[in-house]
Amino acid sequence: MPKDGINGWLKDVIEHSLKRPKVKTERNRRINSFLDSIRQKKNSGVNAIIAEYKRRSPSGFSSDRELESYINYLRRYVAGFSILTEEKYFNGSYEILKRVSELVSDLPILMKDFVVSENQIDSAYNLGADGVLLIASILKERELEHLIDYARSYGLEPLVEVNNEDELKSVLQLDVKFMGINARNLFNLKVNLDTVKDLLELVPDNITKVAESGIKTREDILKLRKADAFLIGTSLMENPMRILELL
Ligand code: 137
Repeated sequence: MPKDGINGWLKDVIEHSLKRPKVKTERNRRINSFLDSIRQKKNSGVNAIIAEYKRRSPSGFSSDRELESYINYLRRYVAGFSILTEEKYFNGSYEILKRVSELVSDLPILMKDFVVSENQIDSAYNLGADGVLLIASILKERELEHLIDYARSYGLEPLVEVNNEDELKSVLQLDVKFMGINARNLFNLKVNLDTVKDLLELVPDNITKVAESGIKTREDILKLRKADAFLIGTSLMENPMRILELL
């Protein structure tokens, strides 16, 4: 079971996640490595951006942007995609992830969800995802460690997300290669890029670091330049052409 003492919408999300049936379709797609794709973008001198497709969020975001044109426009520029699959609060679905995995064969795709069970990782693999998000603030350390190993047993490198120094320090005790630092606190939904900037200083160079949430401008990217990649949702959903200023 996930961490104790989680209440409100997050508790509801976790309960819903635990009940989600496993997708059994067979994967028909090779695995694309996020770490390689990010390295390639950096080596070619452009910012590695992971573009997110999300339709709604608990902070009040809402968009009805059409999926295929969004993906087809951004695929020329990005290091990968992040696809929200949580249903209740983000209006995401496994179907959306499946469609993206059919559209895009040469870029990595992250299943962005509140993963608390092996079933969800089975589904991510079967649907064609190349990575899964594992959130330190909702998982007990033992569970996190287990789900990291479980994702790797499929060849998927998990993106392990932290939001504060305590989480960061405890995650650094584990064998983590791909770390997300989220500017948005999941409990109060406040976004703080300065915290991300400070936390980035504490992560060793051999870990690939992704700055997540609240990134809108080139200045934001410059501020967070210790990150290897930048995960951007709202700003690109509002206007995908903003990618041109962010690369
Ligand atoms: P953005 O660029 O939209 O600020 O952030 C992109 C990404 O980090 C974010 O969409 C997360 O995948 C999930 N978002 C939210 C949330 C998680 C928990 C609570 C609220 C939200 O408002 O997006």
